Amino acid sequence: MASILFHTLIILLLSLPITLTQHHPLDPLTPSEFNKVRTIIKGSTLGSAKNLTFQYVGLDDPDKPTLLSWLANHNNTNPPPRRAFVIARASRQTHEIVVDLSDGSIISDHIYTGFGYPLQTFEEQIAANALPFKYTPFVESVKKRGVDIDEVVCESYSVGWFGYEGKQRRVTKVLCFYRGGTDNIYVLPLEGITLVVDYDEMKIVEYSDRLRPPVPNPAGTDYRASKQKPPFGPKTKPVTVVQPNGRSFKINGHMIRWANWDFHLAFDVRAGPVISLASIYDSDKGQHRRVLYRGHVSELFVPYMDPTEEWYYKTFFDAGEYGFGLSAVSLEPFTDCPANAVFMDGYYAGQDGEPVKTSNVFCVFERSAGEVAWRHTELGIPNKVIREVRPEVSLVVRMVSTVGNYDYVVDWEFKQSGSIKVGVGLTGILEVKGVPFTHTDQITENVYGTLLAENTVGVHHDHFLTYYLDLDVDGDHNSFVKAKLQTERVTDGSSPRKSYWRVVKDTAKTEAEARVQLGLDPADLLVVNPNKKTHVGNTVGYRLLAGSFARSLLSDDDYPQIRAAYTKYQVLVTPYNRSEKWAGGTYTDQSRGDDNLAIWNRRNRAIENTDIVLWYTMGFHHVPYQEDFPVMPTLSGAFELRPSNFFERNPILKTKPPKSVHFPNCTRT
Ligand SMILES: *[C@@H]1O[C@H](CO)[C@@H](O)[C@H](O)[C@H]1NC(C)=O
Ligand SMILES: *[C@@H]1O[C@H](CO)[C@@H](O)[C@H](O)[C@H]1NC(C)=O
Ligand SMILES: *[C@@H]1O[C@H](CO)[C@@H](O)[C@H](O)[C@H]1NC(C)=O
Ligand SMILES: [Cu+2]
Repeated sequence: MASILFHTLIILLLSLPITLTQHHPLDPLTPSEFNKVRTIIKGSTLGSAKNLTFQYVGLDDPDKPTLLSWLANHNNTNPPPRRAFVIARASRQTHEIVVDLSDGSIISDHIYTGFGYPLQTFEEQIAANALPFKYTPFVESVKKRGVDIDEVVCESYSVGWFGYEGKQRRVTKVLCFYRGGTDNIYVLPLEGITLVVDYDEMKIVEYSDRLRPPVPNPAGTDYRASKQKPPFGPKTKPVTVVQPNGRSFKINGHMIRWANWDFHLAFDVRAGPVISLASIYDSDKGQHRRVLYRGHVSELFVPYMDPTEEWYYKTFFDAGEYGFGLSAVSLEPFTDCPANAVFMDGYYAGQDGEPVKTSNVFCVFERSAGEVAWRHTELGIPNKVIREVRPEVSLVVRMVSTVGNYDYVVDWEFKQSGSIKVGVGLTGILEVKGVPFTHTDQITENVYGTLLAENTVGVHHDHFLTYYLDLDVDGDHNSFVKAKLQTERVTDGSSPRKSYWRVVKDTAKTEAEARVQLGLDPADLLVVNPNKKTHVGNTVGYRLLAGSFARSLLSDDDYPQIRAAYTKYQVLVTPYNRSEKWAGGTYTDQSRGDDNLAIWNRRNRAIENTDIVLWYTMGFHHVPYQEDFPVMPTLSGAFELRPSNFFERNPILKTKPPKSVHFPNCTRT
């Protein structure tokens, strides 16, 4: 009797947390779920395989129709089964494993035999980076450069693919740097030394020391405030944001609710922030209307423009090779995010499958930065002045990913006007090349960049951030419309004018018709719901306001370009397909361009009045300038998804402006 009671109690206790903390089906895996995945896989036949490593562990998100129908009948049905997707390496093979978290079973374990490799783990990079120090030729090379080996650190660089046809080993290149008392390692390269490490063997398989330009002088390369010496620049007085009545947003698990917006925020080790189920409350209709089913960074392609032996392979895919989320750093209150921010942690699986926490991986804050949401002063009425101003307040979700030398500040900003503004700030340290030159006068050969300091060239490169944007504008049946602005001639003498422009709308029927190269031909690019109209008959939609864009200038037959062929277009549209998420392909490291967004898009599928995904590639051509050295001031880019005949009128017409905050007569300086 007693023992049965005792058992019942235990069962109750065990089941309590599950019933109390009901997951949203899109919530990222929890630490205990990561542990569960690890235990299940280690307990399977894979557990006894040689060198089992976890390269990717994340939520296997439920199929969209399943999730949508669950959402529609919220309380009546069980949530879709919770599953994890795992990419593991074992005995030199890549396994794709789906684990059912409710019954602890392995649903599938498939060996991937195609080209390309999964994300690199931190642990294997660290192990590779340690190898040179026990390798005599390297120690000798360092000595020859007159550098103290205790002051040297090494970093791993993905090798890309350059036309080799056979099976390529899973390798990384390792390059080394001098700390030089300033710790600005990336501007102090030991140029010319390249090691190749086989990840499976975890040993050095190639070594070269070809050139020996001097290691740049560390003087002036330190960027730490504590190390700066006078003369100092001007100092400004403190600035902060205060919210005397508290914040206006609520975070419930991973659901965030603010003003008219509602969305789910998850962390993924490959993508970083994943925004899902963003919907906006329409006060005219008295309901939430769907806008974005899922949005995240899909890939970040960074090719360098130096074809020489030491540099040609530097054509990185930061999300697919290094993990944009894996590279995320803990945000610091008051500096990375304003005083009114709240922070969220993220978890991923380490190489051994155990959960690793990145604390403060996201911050969420209301931005009130002195912008105007709308205004008007009416001076046209005699003896009367009407003035109405609505200061802009928006909600920002931020993550910072530091992929080696570069820091990317990624923002998702939700505006009460219905806009979603997606911003990125590029900062951090340039990737520089050591050269023998100390003045531009000495340079007689192509150095593929800008001489930034003595012996230091900042190499030309690009950044292409490709966003996955599964818009569901007021439902999931959408179309892509190009509203082209075309010059019309007036030829019948009916007007003193000879020309004007008008809008010619084109609904893309197939993927090919939706490919866009942005340039000087003006067009509004819209995702519309052809089944929904406003009262006056316009089709409801959202339009893409492209901000920073660039087209890859590499030739189409260049290997990095084959791998990132989708960067020839800034906008692509595909029909929704759950397995097409990663623009660079699932296996991006050493990929060969046989599985990526460009390939899927070539199928030229129908995309009219169906569930579609918009892919936008934000781009920057980066010619370095001296001001980018020794640390680069933030270079910002953004694009916006803006309601376009979605609402009946300005949705913030009836939004009451927040009360002004008056500071007491403050004497602090
Ligand atoms: C589900 O139940 C909760 C609480 O019982 C209620 O507030 C909510 O409106 C319900 N949702 C739906 C879609 O029925
Ligand atoms: C396991 O890893 C070690 C080095 O860490 C390596 O020497 C060995 O070859 C690997 N075995 C297999 C089957 O990959
Ligand atoms: C979904 O995408 C995958 C990968 O591109 C492809 O193999 C599959 O055929 C697609 N499914 C459909 C229904 O198009
Ligand atoms: Cu750059």
